[in-house]
Amino acid sequence: PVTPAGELMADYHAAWLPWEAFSAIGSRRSAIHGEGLLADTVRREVEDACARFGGATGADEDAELVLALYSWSALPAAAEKLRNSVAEDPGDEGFVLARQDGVTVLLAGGPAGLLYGFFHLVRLGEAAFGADHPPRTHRPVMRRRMLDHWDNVAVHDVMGQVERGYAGGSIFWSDGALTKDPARVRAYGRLLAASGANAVSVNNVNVHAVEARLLTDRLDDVASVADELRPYGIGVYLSVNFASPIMLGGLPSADPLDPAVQDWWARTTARVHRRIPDFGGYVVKADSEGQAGPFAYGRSHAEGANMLAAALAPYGGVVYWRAFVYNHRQDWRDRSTDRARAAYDHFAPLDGQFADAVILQVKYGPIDFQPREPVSPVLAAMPNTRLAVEVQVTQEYTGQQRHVCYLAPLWREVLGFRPWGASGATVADVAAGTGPGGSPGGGGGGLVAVSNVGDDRFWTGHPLAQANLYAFGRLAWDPSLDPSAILDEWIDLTFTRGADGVPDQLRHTLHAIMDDSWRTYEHYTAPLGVGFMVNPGDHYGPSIDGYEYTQWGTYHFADRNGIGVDRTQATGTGFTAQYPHPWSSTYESPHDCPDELLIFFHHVPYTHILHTGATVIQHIYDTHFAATQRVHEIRSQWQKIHNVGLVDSDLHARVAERLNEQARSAEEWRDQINSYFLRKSGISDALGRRIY
Ligand code: GCW
Repeated sequence: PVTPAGELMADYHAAWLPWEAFSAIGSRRSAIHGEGLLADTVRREVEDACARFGGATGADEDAELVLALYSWSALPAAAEKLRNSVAEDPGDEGFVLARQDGVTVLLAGGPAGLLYGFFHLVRLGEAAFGADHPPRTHRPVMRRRMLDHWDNVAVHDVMGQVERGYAGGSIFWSDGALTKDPARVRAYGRLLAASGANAVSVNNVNVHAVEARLLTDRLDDVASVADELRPYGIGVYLSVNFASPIMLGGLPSADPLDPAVQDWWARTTARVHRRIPDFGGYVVKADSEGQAGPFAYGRSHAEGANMLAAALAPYGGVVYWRAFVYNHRQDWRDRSTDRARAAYDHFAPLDGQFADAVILQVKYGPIDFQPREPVSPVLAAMPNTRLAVEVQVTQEYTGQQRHVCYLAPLWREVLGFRPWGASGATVADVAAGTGPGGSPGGGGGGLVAVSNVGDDRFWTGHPLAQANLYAFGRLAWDPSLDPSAILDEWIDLTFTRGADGVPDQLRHTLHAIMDDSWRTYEHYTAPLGVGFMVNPGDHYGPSIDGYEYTQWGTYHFADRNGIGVDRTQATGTGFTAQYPHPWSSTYESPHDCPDELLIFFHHVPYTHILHTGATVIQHIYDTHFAATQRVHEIRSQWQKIHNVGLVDSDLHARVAERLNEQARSAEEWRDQINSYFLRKSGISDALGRRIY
């Protein structure tokens, strides 16, 4: 008996894979030619869709759809014809798609390509069976497309189960043990595969005592997760504690140059690979926010990372070593320390010293996942190192899945940024391994994101936050995609009514709510790139001076004359010098610096005039009034959708409830920010609006 894949979704929302999304494939006659686990997955997917929509598999002569491996010996005629017309195998994750003589043919370079090709057809829906078209080749720009889960096995006393998680508990772990709902893990893998992601790390980078043991005596639990994800091509990684040889191995030291320590890691890693032959590798947060690391032994981060790389490399594994290293015990009185400089100061001098199996995982900005930061200069400073770009899908600083904040436009800007100027490579090129320095270690580090998923019925708390997870996978596959087009794909899949598609009014409303939601959020929170101003600890809601006199290095320096951090070479911390030309001089000048980053780089008077013609103080008032107003508008647009019954009422209710909180919170931000700056500056709003 066939278990329809969609029934995995019984107790929770189907996200972008509702049954209706499979109607085009499921109502056709298909032929599938390939072998291996992923080919079996595709065969089962097509069979399940056919069982529901009346199509059939196993057709050859009269197939309307052929899915086959490029290398398959006995191809049906239509596929043979396509193979003869394309010069090369599309690569193991790639596929060629054509429609000729009324037959849709997809030839994949390997079983993974069959899987991605299948989900591409799902996205196309009826369009896959429209007019004939010549062969088009698809392959991922990034080979590495990973979600990091900050999930703890046990519930942590301060952070709860999922650190910075806003969607309930972990889908991998519950009650201190492996989840009792493996089908949910499988369903997650399926959603990820349909978005394009291909790897997951299953525990928090802050590795506490219980979680450290996933590496050793609780390895079977990791193997079980890997078993559920494998049929959807998702590789499994583990966050490990650098002090594991002490914590788990009983050794007196974790010194990376100590042979006993090296041997412990080699033996431990060998055991992991015996148990999980396709294990991906480790993720390491070392010497960061209290985590152990090589500094304790006077060793460099290259020495630390290379030791783990040596243990993993024999099996093809890699270590993702995070560059998020800074002094989190800084004295706020000390103006010579600049947290923004830290990652570059620590890592740029090590370029060329990392082993091939090391990927340096760099947060997209120099501080910490703020809604607006310049791109990290580390990404332009290490041509001889494999670099991965890390973003947050979880909305720690972007509304915690209580606010609508569609993040694809932010990520698209980061990936499209050209650190060497208009004719140079992009950040996406660097992550793909096609930037300056070529492909150190045999390929780039790819794109990594902190997942926003939990055991919530809608997966992500806020149902519209599903779009962020979907968009992450799509941008990792192809960073040149347009965020609005990705949103359309997500809408088409999630809200489809089968052959009838998605009602126009629903599509328009979702675009109106989501397209500019990141900029709206930016405009009612901390101004002009300065960041933070959030409540310490949980990071939700406004607290303008919340971090001002703390150890965390995240200050705004507002006084009665002006605001901002002077990071220039001329008079400030010198951070601008970490950028190559032309950005070093663009950022250095308050007149050339883009408005949205002005007070990230400069301390300016409230009367400073922006490129828009507005003063800084008036800009603060205007954006906070307008963006809060905008939140009220989107809330009423969402209400209208309900009145005409365009979405399920439970989904509607969940979004409506969150929009109420977003409106409340935006007002709170507006009023605190505007009042604070009115009181500091003594300059009133030119439009005389109400400020407290
Ligand atoms: O943004 C900060 C978070 C921490 C997190 C850290 C990191 C996992 O506030 O909760 O720790 O980043 O990225 O390591």
